[in-house]
Amino acid sequence: MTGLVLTTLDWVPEFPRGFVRDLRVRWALEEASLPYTVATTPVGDAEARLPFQPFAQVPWLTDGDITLFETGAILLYLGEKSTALMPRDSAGRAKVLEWTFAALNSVEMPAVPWSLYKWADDETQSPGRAHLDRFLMGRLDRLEAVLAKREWLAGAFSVADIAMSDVLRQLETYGLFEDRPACRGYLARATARPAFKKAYADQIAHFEAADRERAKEERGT
Ligand SMILES: N[C@@H](CCC(=O)N[C@@H](CS)C(=O)NCC(=O)O)C(=O)O
Repeated sequence: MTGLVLTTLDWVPEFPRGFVRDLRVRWALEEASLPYTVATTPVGDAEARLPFQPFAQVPWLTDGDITLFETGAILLYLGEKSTALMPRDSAGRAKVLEWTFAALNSVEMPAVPWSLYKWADDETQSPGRAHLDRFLMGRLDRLEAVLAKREWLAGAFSVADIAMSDVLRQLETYGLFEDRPACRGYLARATARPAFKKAYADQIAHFEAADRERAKEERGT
């Protein structure tokens, strides 16, 4: 396959659909109107992913001879290809870099372990858990104050907003923005973008097509 190729899992159960991180890459590609194809890697074969992603995760992006993993790296790489994703001037680029890292290193960093407790339905209280809770809520409160004053994080819409809003989407399912109207408004603006809607619909369609294939295989047709 030539051109930009996004690789994701061939199938996942219902639960993570709409949240698999290939969505960030699809979204950026759609925003920039960059043509791409989607390739798959078998969900049950972690070893097959290791040559491309050292943690055996998805997604990764191939662009000719270049293959990259980590959605943050992929978003910034794509940002270089289109001003729809990142401005060209140094000051504008610097803002996009800082907010992309903030999304992944300051907000997603506590959001992931916090969510893992939720997925495990683990409501056990412990000092560490309380600390994690305060840590994440503190980050969200600071973000709320920032978003109360701006439409997008780094001036115009950019890959930083793709990273941040995708991190926040998961947290929204736990009602964390009921008392944070600026975060809620930001998420509503981000997910109303046609490129997000297309990326989301395409991910859902990808896994639904895989369901149909699996059903056919089970029937032996
Ligand atoms: N930091 C990585 C995280 C990637 C990640 O968590 N991928 C998940 C799907 S959203 C995955 O591959 N899960 C399967 C596994 O870990 O085996 C990135 O942003 O690319």
